[in-house]
Amino acid sequence: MSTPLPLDGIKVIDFTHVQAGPACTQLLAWYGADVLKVERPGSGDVTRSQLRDDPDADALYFTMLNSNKRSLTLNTKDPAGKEVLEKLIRQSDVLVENFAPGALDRMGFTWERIQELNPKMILASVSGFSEGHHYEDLKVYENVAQCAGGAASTTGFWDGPPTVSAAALGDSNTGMHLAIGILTALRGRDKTGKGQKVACAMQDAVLNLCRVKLRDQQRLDKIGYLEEYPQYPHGEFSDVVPRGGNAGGGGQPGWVLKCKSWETDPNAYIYFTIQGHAWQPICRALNKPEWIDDPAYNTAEARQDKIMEIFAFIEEWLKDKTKYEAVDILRKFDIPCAPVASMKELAEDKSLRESGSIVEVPHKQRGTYLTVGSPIKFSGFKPVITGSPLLGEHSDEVLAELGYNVEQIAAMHESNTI
Ligand code: CAO
Repeated sequence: MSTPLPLDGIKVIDFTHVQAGPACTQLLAWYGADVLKVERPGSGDVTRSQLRDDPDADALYFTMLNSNKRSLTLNTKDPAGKEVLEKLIRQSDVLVENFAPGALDRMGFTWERIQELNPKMILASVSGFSEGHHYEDLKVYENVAQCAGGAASTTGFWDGPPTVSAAALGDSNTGMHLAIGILTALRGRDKTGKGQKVACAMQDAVLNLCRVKLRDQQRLDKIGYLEEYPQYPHGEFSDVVPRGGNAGGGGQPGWVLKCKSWETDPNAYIYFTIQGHAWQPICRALNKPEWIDDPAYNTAEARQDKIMEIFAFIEEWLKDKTKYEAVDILRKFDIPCAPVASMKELAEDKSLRESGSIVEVPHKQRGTYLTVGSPIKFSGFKPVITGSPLLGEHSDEVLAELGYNVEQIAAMHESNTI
């Protein structure tokens, strides 16, 4: 018998779409929850057909966010569909949704109604802004949230516009926050026997990751400058946290530095960190022993006004080394650094394949596809990633589990309820 997974037995109605909600429920599915994706008949989650690379297969946008789930098509605005959803709510532990504000209420599934159906139910929602916020009615996508949550104003270079990150700080990050909320509510339910509503706003999830910038705003308000930003000491500060380019942002100055072939390879760079107590090894690695005891260089304060000159010197040292050669030298000196990895390099990285952080999984239309595996590793089990379901692949199976007979299921197909 195989070892039970930690979330075995937890039933999740996955009424989510696009990225924020699906990322959350996928995580729960990896760890054992029975996640049932409920989708609109005919079209399903919009990501099934967005950015398709193969006209006859679900898009990678969908497959990479919906692994380990089952799919039920259901028109939840139709009375028969509502009845099915009610039955599911009675039998499930968690309902996750990320529709536009009010959509679930308009469908007739208010929090009060859900509690009537199942007082143990946990209703988990993603929204753009939190309840009561002056923008609470807005529909929100990834970059909107990055702008609203403080990431865009603090990302990029000081002489360029606010910049969004490629990392899904608004979408997947909110999903990860929501998953923590769901697990917390499940633990709470173990103690009280009651479910509860769990909500995570994308703006708040972005802001939670931008907390050091809120720290910086308060420091700026008080002393008027931020010594770890490239603007210090030669540039100007206004009254808002500036964009700091590739600065380290903490107590350890760092920068993205050019390596051999940067002229032709857009990712021939490393990130180099000048960790305060690693100054001696850095000097030895760079063959610059005279800097070790030079008072103009041997403290972080002394280095600050010439930090860009130091980085320029390191770039000179790097110019005949590939990013991999450079890191292989620097790692021996215990210097925190890494090559700037392209997506192609990550996709082919043997270590990531071995650890299960990138996995190739089977799919009925695609043969196989590459996806991201669990970034969390456990000593008691290794999450097994399976392919995403086809649209409505499990509709008949789920309805039979709910007690519908073959004729009733056929009638629901006929009327496009499923
Ligand atoms: N059966 C019947 N109706 C269904 C259904 C189903 N299975 N699934 C969804 N619907 C209906 C909804 O009830 C809604 O109907 P009403 O507008 O009549 O109430 C309708 O489909 C559209 O839902 P929506 O407004 O959520 O979808 P949209 O494409 O217009 O907006 C999005 C998408 C993401 C902007 C919006 O859902 C949103 O702001 N969500 C909250 C924030 C969020 O999660 N954003 C992240 C998305 S990831 O980038």
